[in-house]
Amino acid sequence: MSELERAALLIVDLQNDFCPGGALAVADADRIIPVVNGLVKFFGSRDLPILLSRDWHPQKHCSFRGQGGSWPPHCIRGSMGAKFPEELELPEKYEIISKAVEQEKDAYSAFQDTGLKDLLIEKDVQTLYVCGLATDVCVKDTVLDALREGFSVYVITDAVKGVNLSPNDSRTALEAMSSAGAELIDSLEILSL
Ligand code: VGL
Ligand code: ZN
Repeated sequence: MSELERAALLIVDLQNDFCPGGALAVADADRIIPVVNGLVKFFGSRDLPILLSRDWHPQKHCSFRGQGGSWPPHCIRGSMGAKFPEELELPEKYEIISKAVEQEKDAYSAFQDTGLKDLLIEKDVQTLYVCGLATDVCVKDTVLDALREGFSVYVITDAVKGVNLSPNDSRTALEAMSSAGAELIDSLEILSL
């Protein structure tokens, strides 16, 4: 059986506000875009599902500083900052998972209140290849939830970037995902499958 059988690509929160110039910019986030484009082509050409999660907050979301939260306002639904970057080459077919849409509730994991698990089951997906932003926030929580839900997970290390409020946060997050059962993989390894 191919390692890609029942596999899907999950791109977490690759949105303008998390890229350089955005409201909650992750350093070098734009550098993963060409890598993600290559992965999109690869999964798309094999007719494997591609899913994009997006942070999709109401204007006065509880995670924003003005509301007592810890982040600057970001990814307000419908805004430029919430859009996917122009440079991201979307495939013909994909699914969007909007998360943290409720004013009074934050959600880092793409599985939280989104129906993602049922969608994956419906698409007969067993293995997730995860990339996107941010390694130490939403990628981490998404990967840990995916493992908890019983999916096999590969984290694509050259296609994620972290916020790093503390300098080692990304590394610690990758270690936590790995300890929980995720495989860390380089995109070049996938492209050679
Ligand atoms: C995220 C901070 C706040 C993320 C979302 O997508 O990693 N980070 N909201
Ligand atoms: Zn957010």
